[in-house]
Amino acid sequence: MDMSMFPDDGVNSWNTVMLLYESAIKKFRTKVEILNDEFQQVHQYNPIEYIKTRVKTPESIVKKLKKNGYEVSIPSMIEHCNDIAGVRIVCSFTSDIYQIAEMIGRQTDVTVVSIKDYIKNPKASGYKSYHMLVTIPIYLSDKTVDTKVEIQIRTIGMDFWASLEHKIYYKFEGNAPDYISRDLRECSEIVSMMDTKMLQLNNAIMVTKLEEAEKQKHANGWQEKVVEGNTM
Ligand code: 0O2
Repeated sequence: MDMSMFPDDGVNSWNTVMLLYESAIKKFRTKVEILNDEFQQVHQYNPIEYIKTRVKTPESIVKKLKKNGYEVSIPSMIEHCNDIAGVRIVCSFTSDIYQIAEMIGRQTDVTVVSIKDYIKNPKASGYKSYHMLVTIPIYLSDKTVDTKVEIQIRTIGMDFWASLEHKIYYKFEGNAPDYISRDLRECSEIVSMMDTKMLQLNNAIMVTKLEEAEKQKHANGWQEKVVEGNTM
């Protein structure tokens, strides 16, 4: 984002910045919905269960800037706060996460700035999710602005865990008793086991469906031959 667009901390600059982040979310949501629809058409299932979006609140932005030792100003938040526009994509299976990430990365107007794979490398808390920081161009009347969006892609199980852990973290202001942190890490393992099992089950169902379709094809072919035989 070109910082000269926001020379001061006035209301105009704030409104323009927020318009950009809100537009980036709108644009990104549409992109992801199109990918989901196409996936449905090609593979006969929807990889995405639901999408959540949010623009970070001013209080949260200020808190994050202060926590990381940055100046509280509009240019500073644009530079240092990467998750002002946030999109959370929740999928059924872990394999969907990587497919969706790949599809997003292939879009020519999306620039992938960084990736944090907390599924392969979970956080000490037990947090698992796939994060992508991207920029997408937002076309205003007189300029185009590359705007940052943080995408979090995770399974329903990972999302359930993260929202509960988030509530507990806030309840204890980051100082949860040891046994709670330990239990949460254990729950995170249980979620991973469930995700693996669910994926295996889904794969088994797909194989059965394919086999049945194949059998049906053969049966139909046989009937056609019998009918042909009868008519001769
Ligand atoms: P909120 O309230 O969800 O917005 P960066 O964002 O890259 O500048 P950071 O914070 O190191 O810096 O990035 P990271 O680790 O990728 O985390 C970004 C977001 O991931 C967080 O945003 C949370 O939404 C989520 N997250 C990361 N770690 C955890 C965790 O241990 N538990 C839960 N429940 N969520 C986590 P915010 O701004 O911290 O919070």
